[in-house]
Amino acid sequence: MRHGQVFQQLISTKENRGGGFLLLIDPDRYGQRQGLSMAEAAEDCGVDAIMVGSSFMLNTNFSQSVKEIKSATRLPVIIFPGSFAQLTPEADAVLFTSLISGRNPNYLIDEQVRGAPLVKKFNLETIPTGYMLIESTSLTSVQFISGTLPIPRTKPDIACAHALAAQYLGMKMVYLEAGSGATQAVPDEMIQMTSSYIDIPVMVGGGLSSPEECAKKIEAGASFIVCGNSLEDDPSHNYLRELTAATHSKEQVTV
Ligand code: 1GP
Repeated sequence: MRHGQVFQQLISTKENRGGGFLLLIDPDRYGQRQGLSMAEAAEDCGVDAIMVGSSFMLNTNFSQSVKEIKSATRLPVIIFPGSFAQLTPEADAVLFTSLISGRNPNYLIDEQVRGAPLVKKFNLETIPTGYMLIESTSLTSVQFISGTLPIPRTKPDIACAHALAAQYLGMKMVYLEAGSGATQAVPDEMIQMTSSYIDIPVMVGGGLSSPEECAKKIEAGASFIVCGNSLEDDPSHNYLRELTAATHSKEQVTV
Protein backbone atom coordinates (compact mmCIF):
# COMPACT_ATOMS: atom_id res chain seq x y z
CA MET A 1 0.00 0.00 0.00
CA ARG A 2 1.27 3.49 -0.75
CA HIS A 3 1.83 5.88 2.17
CA GLY A 4 -1.30 7.68 3.30
CA GLN A 5 -3.57 5.03 1.85
CA VAL A 6 -4.53 3.38 5.13
CA PHE A 7 -5.47 6.67 6.78
CA GLN A 8 -7.36 7.75 3.65
CA GLN A 9 -9.23 4.45 3.67
CA LEU A 10 -10.25 5.05 7.29
CA ILE A 11 -11.51 8.53 6.46
CA SER A 12 -13.51 7.19 3.49
CA THR A 13 -15.00 4.52 5.75
CA LYS A 14 -16.14 7.20 8.19
CA GLU A 15 -17.70 9.18 5.35
CA ASN A 16 -19.37 6.22 3.64
CA ARG A 17 -20.40 4.03 6.59
CA GLY A 18 -20.88 6.64 9.32
CA GLY A 19 -18.12 5.15 11.48
CA GLY A 20 -15.25 2.71 11.25
CA PHE A 21 -14.81 -0.46 13.29
CA LEU A 22 -11.28 -1.58 14.17
CA LEU A 23 -10.75 -5.04 15.58
CA LEU A 24 -7.88 -5.14 18.08
CA ILE A 25 -5.97 -8.41 18.19
CA ASP A 26 -3.64 -8.73 21.15
CA PRO A 27 -1.35 -11.67 20.26
CA ASP A 28 -0.81 -12.34 23.96
CA ARG A 29 -4.43 -12.85 24.81
CA TYR A 30 -5.73 -14.58 21.73
CA GLY A 31 -4.67 -18.11 21.11
CA GLN A 32 -2.81 -18.07 17.80
CA ARG A 33 -5.56 -20.09 16.08
CA GLN A 34 -8.35 -17.91 17.51
CA GLY A 35 -6.61 -14.68 16.44
CA LEU A 36 -6.17 -15.97 12.91
CA SER A 37 -9.74 -17.18 12.72
CA MET A 38 -10.96 -13.71 13.76
CA ALA A 39 -8.70 -12.11 11.16
CA GLU A 40 -10.02 -14.46 8.46
CA ALA A 41 -13.65 -13.66 9.30
CA ALA A 42 -13.15 -9.94 9.93
CA GLU A 43 -13.81 -8.50 6.48
CA ASP A 44 -16.92 -10.58 5.93
CA CYS A 45 -18.20 -9.53 9.38
CA GLY A 46 -17.88 -5.83 8.49
CA VAL A 47 -14.58 -4.95 10.18
CA ASP A 48 -12.80 -1.98 8.51
CA ALA A 49 -9.24 -2.54 9.72
CA ILE A 50 -7.29 -4.72 12.14
CA MET A 51 -5.04 -3.35 14.85
CA VAL A 52 -2.39 -5.50 16.50
CA GLY A 53 -0.62 -4.63 19.72
CA SER A 54 -0.81 -4.23 23.46
CA SER A 55 0.42 -1.90 26.18
CA PHE A 56 2.24 -4.85 27.70
CA MET A 57 3.24 -7.94 25.80
CA LEU A 58 4.81 -11.22 26.81
CA ASN A 59 4.70 -12.54 23.24
CA THR A 60 8.22 -12.61 21.84
CA ASN A 61 7.06 -13.50 18.34
CA PHE A 62 5.19 -10.30 17.54
CA SER A 63 6.45 -9.96 13.98
CA GLN A 64 5.40 -13.52 13.12
CA SER A 65 1.95 -12.94 14.66
CA VAL A 66 1.45 -9.82 12.52
CA LYS A 67 2.66 -11.67 9.42
CA GLU A 68 0.14 -14.45 9.95
CA ILE A 69 -2.71 -12.01 10.63
CA LYS A 70 -1.78 -10.03 7.49
CA SER A 71 -1.83 -13.17 5.37
CA ALA A 72 -5.29 -14.08 6.73
CA THR A 73 -7.02 -10.86 5.58
CA ARG A 74 -7.19 -8.22 2.86
CA LEU A 75 -7.99 -5.54 5.44
CA PRO A 76 -5.34 -2.99 6.42
CA VAL A 77 -3.27 -4.18 9.38
CA ILE A 78 -2.22 -1.37 11.69
CA ILE A 79 0.27 -1.78 14.53
CA PHE A 80 -0.91 -0.32 17.83
CA PRO A 81 2.43 -0.43 19.64
CA GLY A 82 2.89 -0.41 23.38
CA SER A 83 6.60 0.12 22.76
CA PHE A 84 9.10 0.43 19.92
CA ALA A 85 9.68 -3.33 20.23
CA GLN A 86 6.29 -3.84 18.59
CA LEU A 87 7.36 -2.54 15.18
CA THR A 88 7.56 -4.88 12.22
CA PRO A 89 7.66 -4.57 8.42
CA GLU A 90 4.79 -7.10 8.22
CA ALA A 91 2.08 -4.44 8.82
CA ASP A 92 0.67 -1.74 6.53
CA ALA A 93 0.77 1.14 8.97
CA VAL A 94 1.51 2.11 12.54
CA LEU A 95 -0.59 4.22 14.85
CA PHE A 96 2.28 6.55 15.74
CA THR A 97 1.00 7.58 19.14
CA SER A 98 2.18 9.93 21.82
CA LEU A 99 0.56 9.51 25.24
CA ILE A 100 -0.33 13.20 25.46
CA SER A 101 -2.57 12.92 28.52
CA GLY A 102 0.44 11.79 30.56
CA ARG A 103 3.59 13.54 31.65
CA ASN A 104 5.91 10.59 31.31
CA PRO A 105 8.61 11.53 28.76
CA ASN A 106 9.13 7.87 27.87
CA TYR A 107 5.69 7.63 26.26
CA LEU A 108 5.50 11.25 25.12
CA ILE A 109 8.68 11.15 23.01
CA ASP A 110 11.32 8.57 23.99
CA GLU A 111 9.64 5.46 22.53
CA GLN A 112 8.94 7.46 19.37
CA VAL A 113 12.60 8.47 18.99
CA ARG A 114 13.65 4.84 19.38
CA GLY A 115 10.96 3.68 16.97
CA ALA A 116 11.30 6.29 14.21
CA PRO A 117 14.38 4.78 12.48
CA LEU A 118 12.64 1.38 12.47
CA VAL A 119 9.47 2.87 10.98
CA LYS A 120 11.61 4.37 8.20
CA LYS A 121 13.52 1.15 7.63
CA PHE A 122 10.29 -0.87 7.52
CA ASN A 123 8.63 1.70 5.22
CA LEU A 124 5.51 1.80 7.40
CA GLU A 125 2.80 4.40 6.91
CA THR A 126 2.49 6.48 10.08
CA ILE A 127 -0.81 7.71 11.47
CA PRO A 128 0.23 10.36 14.03
CA THR A 129 -2.23 10.07 16.90
CA GLY A 130 -2.69 11.89 20.20
CA TYR A 131 -3.34 9.08 22.65
CA MET A 132 -5.34 10.12 25.69
CA LEU A 133 -5.96 7.91 28.66
CA ILE A 134 -9.36 8.48 30.31
CA GLU A 135 -10.22 7.41 33.84
CA SER A 136 -12.21 4.19 33.89
CA THR A 137 -12.72 3.63 37.65
CA SER A 138 -10.34 0.65 37.78
CA LEU A 139 -6.58 0.46 37.29
CA THR A 140 -5.86 -0.58 33.70
CA SER A 141 -2.69 -2.11 32.24
CA VAL A 142 -1.92 0.98 30.19
CA GLN A 143 -2.23 3.19 33.26
CA PHE A 144 0.02 0.93 35.30
CA ILE A 145 2.62 0.38 32.58
CA SER A 146 2.79 4.02 31.50
CA GLY A 147 2.80 5.31 35.06
CA THR A 148 0.53 8.16 34.05
CA LEU A 149 -2.62 9.66 35.50
CA PRO A 150 -5.69 9.39 33.30
CA ILE A 151 -7.86 12.42 32.58
CA PRO A 152 -10.76 12.43 35.09
CA ARG A 153 -13.93 11.16 33.41
CA THR A 154 -15.88 14.16 34.76
CA LYS A 155 -13.49 16.69 33.16
CA PRO A 156 -14.27 16.83 29.44
CA ASP A 157 -12.80 20.34 29.28
CA ILE A 158 -9.36 18.91 30.08
CA ALA A 159 -9.85 16.29 27.33
CA CYS A 160 -10.81 19.06 24.88
CA ALA A 161 -7.67 21.08 25.60
CA HIS A 162 -5.43 18.03 25.13
CA ALA A 163 -7.18 17.08 21.90
CA LEU A 164 -6.84 20.59 20.50
CA ALA A 165 -3.14 20.60 21.37
CA ALA A 166 -2.82 17.33 19.41
CA GLN A 167 -4.51 18.95 16.42
CA TYR A 168 -2.25 22.02 16.60
CA LEU A 169 0.79 19.75 16.83
CA GLY A 170 -0.24 18.28 13.48
CA MET A 171 -1.57 14.93 14.66
CA LYS A 172 -4.17 13.33 12.39
CA MET A 173 -6.35 11.76 15.06
CA VAL A 174 -6.99 11.59 18.78
CA TYR A 175 -7.66 8.33 20.58
CA LEU A 176 -9.79 8.48 23.73
CA GLU A 177 -8.74 5.34 25.58
CA ALA A 178 -10.35 3.92 28.71
CA GLY A 179 -7.90 0.99 28.65
CA SER A 180 -8.38 -2.57 27.50
CA GLY A 181 -11.05 -4.34 29.53
CA ALA A 182 -12.00 -1.09 31.28
CA THR A 183 -14.98 -1.41 33.58
CA GLN A 184 -16.35 1.88 32.24
CA ALA A 185 -15.89 3.15 28.71
CA VAL A 186 -15.13 6.77 27.78
CA PRO A 187 -18.20 8.87 28.71
CA ASP A 188 -20.47 9.98 25.86
CA GLU A 189 -20.36 13.58 27.05
CA MET A 190 -16.57 13.66 26.79
CA ILE A 191 -16.70 12.22 23.26
CA GLN A 192 -19.37 14.72 22.28
CA MET A 193 -17.49 17.75 23.65
CA THR A 194 -14.10 16.68 22.31
CA SER A 195 -15.26 15.75 18.82
CA SER A 196 -17.14 19.01 18.40
CA TYR A 197 -14.18 21.03 19.73
CA ILE A 198 -11.59 19.77 17.24
CA ASP A 199 -11.39 19.21 13.48
CA ILE A 200 -9.60 15.85 13.47
CA PRO A 201 -11.31 12.46 13.94
CA VAL A 202 -11.77 10.87 17.35
CA MET A 203 -11.12 7.18 17.93
CA VAL A 204 -12.68 5.59 21.02
CA GLY A 205 -11.78 2.31 22.72
CA GLY A 206 -11.56 0.44 25.98
CA GLY A 207 -14.31 -1.57 27.63
CA LEU A 208 -16.80 -1.43 24.76
CA SER A 209 -18.82 -4.60 25.06
CA SER A 210 -22.15 -4.22 23.28
CA PRO A 211 -23.50 -3.04 19.93
CA GLU A 212 -25.57 -0.42 21.79
CA GLU A 213 -22.43 1.06 23.35
CA CYS A 214 -20.68 1.23 19.97
CA ALA A 215 -23.71 2.96 18.44
CA LYS A 216 -23.84 5.48 21.31
CA LYS A 217 -20.15 6.36 20.96
CA ILE A 218 -20.59 6.96 17.21
CA GLU A 219 -23.71 9.02 17.85
CA ALA A 220 -21.74 11.07 20.41
CA GLY A 221 -19.18 11.94 17.72
CA ALA A 222 -16.62 9.15 17.57
CA SER A 223 -15.35 8.41 14.06
CA PHE A 224 -13.76 5.07 14.91
CA ILE A 225 -14.45 2.33 17.44
CA VAL A 226 -11.77 -0.06 18.70
CA CYS A 227 -12.83 -3.37 20.24
CA GLY A 228 -10.70 -6.20 21.54
CA ASN A 229 -11.47 -7.64 24.93
CA SER A 230 -15.18 -8.39 24.56
CA LEU A 231 -14.47 -10.35 21.36
CA GLU A 232 -11.96 -12.47 23.23
CA ASP A 233 -14.84 -13.42 25.55
CA ASP A 234 -17.29 -13.96 22.69
CA PRO A 235 -15.46 -14.61 19.41
CA SER A 236 -18.66 -15.56 17.57
CA HIS A 237 -19.07 -14.08 14.11
CA ASN A 238 -22.62 -13.04 14.96
CA TYR A 239 -21.46 -10.86 17.82
CA LEU A 240 -18.74 -9.30 15.65
CA ARG A 241 -21.33 -8.59 12.95
CA GLU A 242 -23.60 -6.90 15.51
CA LEU A 243 -20.76 -4.68 16.72
CA THR A 244 -19.74 -3.57 13.23
CA ALA A 245 -23.34 -3.03 12.13
CA ALA A 246 -23.96 -0.80 15.16
CA THR A 247 -20.84 1.21 14.34
CA HIS A 248 -21.81 1.72 10.68
CA SER A 249 -24.53 4.25 11.46
CA LYS A 250 -25.15 5.08 7.80
CA GLU A 251 -25.87 1.45 6.97
CA GLN A 252 -28.49 0.73 9.65
CA VAL A 253 -31.19 -1.46 8.25
CA THR A 254 -34.71 -0.39 9.20
CA VAL A 255 -37.21 -3.20 9.40
C1 1GP B 1 -7.44 -1.09 24.10
O1 1GP B 1 -9.06 0.45 23.36
C2 1GP B 1 -8.53 -0.80 23.14
O2 1GP B 1 -6.34 -0.31 23.85
C3 1GP B 1 -9.57 -1.86 23.17
O3 1GP B 1 -10.09 -2.06 24.45
O4 1GP B 1 -9.86 -4.51 24.73
O5 1GP B 1 -11.46 -3.22 26.17
O6 1GP B 1 -11.94 -3.59 23.77
P1 1GP B 1 -10.88 -3.42 24.78
